[in-house]
Amino acid sequence: MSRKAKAPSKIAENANDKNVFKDAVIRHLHCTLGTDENKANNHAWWKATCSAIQENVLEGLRKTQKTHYLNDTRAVHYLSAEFLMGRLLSNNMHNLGLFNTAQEALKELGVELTDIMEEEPDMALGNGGLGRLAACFIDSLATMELPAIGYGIHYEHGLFRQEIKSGAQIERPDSWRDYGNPWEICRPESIQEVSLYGYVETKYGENGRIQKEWHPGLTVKGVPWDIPVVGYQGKTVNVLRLWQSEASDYFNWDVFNAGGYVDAQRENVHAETISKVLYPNDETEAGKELRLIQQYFFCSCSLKDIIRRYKRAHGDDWSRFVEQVVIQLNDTHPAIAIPELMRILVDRAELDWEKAWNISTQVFAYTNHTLLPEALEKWPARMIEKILPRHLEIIYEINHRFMDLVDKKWPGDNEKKAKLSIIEEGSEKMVRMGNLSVIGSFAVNGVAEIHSRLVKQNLFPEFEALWPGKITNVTNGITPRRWLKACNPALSALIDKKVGDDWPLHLKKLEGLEKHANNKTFQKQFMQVKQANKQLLANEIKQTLDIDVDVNAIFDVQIKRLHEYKRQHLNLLHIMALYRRILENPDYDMHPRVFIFGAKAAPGYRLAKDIIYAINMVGNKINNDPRVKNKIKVVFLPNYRVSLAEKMIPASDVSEQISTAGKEASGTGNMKLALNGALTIGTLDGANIEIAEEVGDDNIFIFGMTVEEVEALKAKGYNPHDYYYRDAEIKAILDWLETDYFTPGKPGALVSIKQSLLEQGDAYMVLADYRAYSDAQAKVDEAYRDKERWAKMAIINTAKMGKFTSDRSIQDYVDKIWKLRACEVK
Ligand code: Z2T
Repeated sequence: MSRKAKAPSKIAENANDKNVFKDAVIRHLHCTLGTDENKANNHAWWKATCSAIQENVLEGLRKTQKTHYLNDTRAVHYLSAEFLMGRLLSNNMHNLGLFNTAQEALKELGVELTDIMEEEPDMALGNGGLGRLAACFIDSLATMELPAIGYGIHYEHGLFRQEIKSGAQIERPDSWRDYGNPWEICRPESIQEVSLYGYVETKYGENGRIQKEWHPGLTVKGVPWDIPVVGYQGKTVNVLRLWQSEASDYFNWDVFNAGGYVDAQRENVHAETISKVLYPNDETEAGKELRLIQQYFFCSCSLKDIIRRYKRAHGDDWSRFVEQVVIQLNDTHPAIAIPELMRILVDRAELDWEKAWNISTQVFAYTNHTLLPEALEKWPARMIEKILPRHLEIIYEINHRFMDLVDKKWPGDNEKKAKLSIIEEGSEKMVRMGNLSVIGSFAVNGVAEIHSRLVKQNLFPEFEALWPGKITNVTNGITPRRWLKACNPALSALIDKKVGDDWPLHLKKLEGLEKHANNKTFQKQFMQVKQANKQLLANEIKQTLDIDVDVNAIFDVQIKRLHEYKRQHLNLLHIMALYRRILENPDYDMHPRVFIFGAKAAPGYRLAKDIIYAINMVGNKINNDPRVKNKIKVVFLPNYRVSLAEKMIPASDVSEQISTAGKEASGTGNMKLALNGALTIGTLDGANIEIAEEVGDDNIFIFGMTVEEVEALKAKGYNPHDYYYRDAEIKAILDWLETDYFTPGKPGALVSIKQSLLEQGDAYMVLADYRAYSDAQAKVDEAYRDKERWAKMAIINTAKMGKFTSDRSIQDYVDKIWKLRACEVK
């Protein structure tokens, strides 16, 4: 994109659209890619098309930045270690209203748009729900014309690519930018410097003021790459700014002069490693030094960028900072930004502590995404001291002052202090990033009603008592542009005809479908769309796995990271039970079903990998057993990712949302599937509860223990053996896992699953919920056989998903937390 002389082709709504677009694509084939229309392969066509679209994107970007600057707007700064963007071409075309134009233009050039879209690698800079939520949120922010910027890390390698070899997961590196990314723009003019290691010098200033000076051991560069984020209808174009680490130009003098540090430096992280790779753990803290450095690196770059922009408008006057800036922390991953801002204000801007703290605590807000103890970040104080010595001092100072406050509220109550303290005492002192985040923020939120209640009651009850009202709820949402309009064009066209075409902006309009839910013709049309989408997925399954599936079967889908709390093994046990029932009774009556899975396991999570292996081995046996007569198929689609989700979700009949109650903070796949007309079989957990409220109890299959029942059973003492001995089917299935039936010649290859459910205590109460799940599945089977009933239920699910647009989530953040105003871009 280096042609400056020629003005970018403006694509207006006139009859020439198509020809203008054709010219732009050809021009990029020639001038950007150095090829021509005879030589170009699909990859070149894809890139040229992206560049043609990008011309329009960049025009919107220039206008937006100018407008925001001239209006000196307050903006939200969304700090997240993950942004799971997926592919951008389809989304950008839809949001600019250029999809049909591009499709027709390319057709005349002899190119099929949907083919070249497959050339785009996913931008997989995230693990799962948390990263995808950030991506949906920046889409909504731009759509709603809110001044916003996303800040994150420009990982060289995103989440690993998953291959399945002999049933087991293999991780391969992801290289999303290997052949160049047509969307990103490098901004060397906005490079930032970040310091690490070294020591702190205490100085006494003229007026007796103690001054701290950090002498870093290493300085690295942060190079910003900007990805434009196009709002629906293309008016506001915000940016996602991702920082890449590089060696600094500056000679690291202090390291050299400090003698001993030169040797110590050997163990330290090199500049280029910092942004090399995304940590693949979704909900377990690895506790690795490099991870902390990644977090600090992008927070420091982002804060300096925010302050540079503020100073350009307001100079050294800090008094308006809190009016202009709000910073949302996506979980505790960016919590180190709190002491970093304090350091900048106190050590650099020389504000006194109270003033600096006053500013900081009006700027930050924190979103909690999990209650799982293994996911709550804690860093050894010693590690922070080594990497960020000044920040550890600041954390201690924050804590000291906070403990004084706690003592005023509960004098002498050391138990309260121990719970509220940022520092966890013990053989090794630990810094609790959750506590730091609550103390340093003006608002804290959970991501679904039940989750927020549990954050208040179980995770942070002392903070709730100290600061009632500080913890609130903002239920998650998803962007209907990507998760219906772009991924399900057939259903979108049908919906347009019934309720008009502005539902992507006003998702509640889908309620207009409800009055057609009993209409036989509409039911037929709705289910025909579903059938067609199932056929497309069936083709995909045939192509990748060479498995034949019948589109008349129920497509039952569980897609999410593999984790014990999400209970993919509950699904698997039930599949084994159905298989066993068929073997015992060849006439066992069930509607044919295809159980489809997509899941990546964290590479170090043994049992999660064992469950993937078990799904594949059990599936292999069932799929090739003629006695099953194709009543069951098990399909594990490898390398689950955003672009695969976009193919699976429109083709799903049943959505598996079967986490142990209280463990899934919200879930967002549940919303995407229901929006596309899948019926949920699920527990009363996370956003399932709110989905059930919307669709009504008749249009969802709820089963299993409630949070209260889980807690009661735990309190009374849960013994999985009770269920093993009392339920013959459970016993038979678990014992089956110990044989070599599914792993010929390898007895015991699946035994770890049985062990986790019996000897190791079944932490997620799979066995306790098994019978209820099996009964609910029988109800699903029965409901599907009644075609009209099912169609009606599916239509109502789509009709009632309006609440779950991420536009509503963002409006909630705006009203409750950010206090932002939209800024129209003309
Ligand atoms: C993640 O995807 C989620 C929570 C995490 O806690 C970490 C990751 Cl990578 C630290 C998920 C929740 O599990 C899910 O329930 C929720 O819908 C999603 O975040 C977005 O809030």
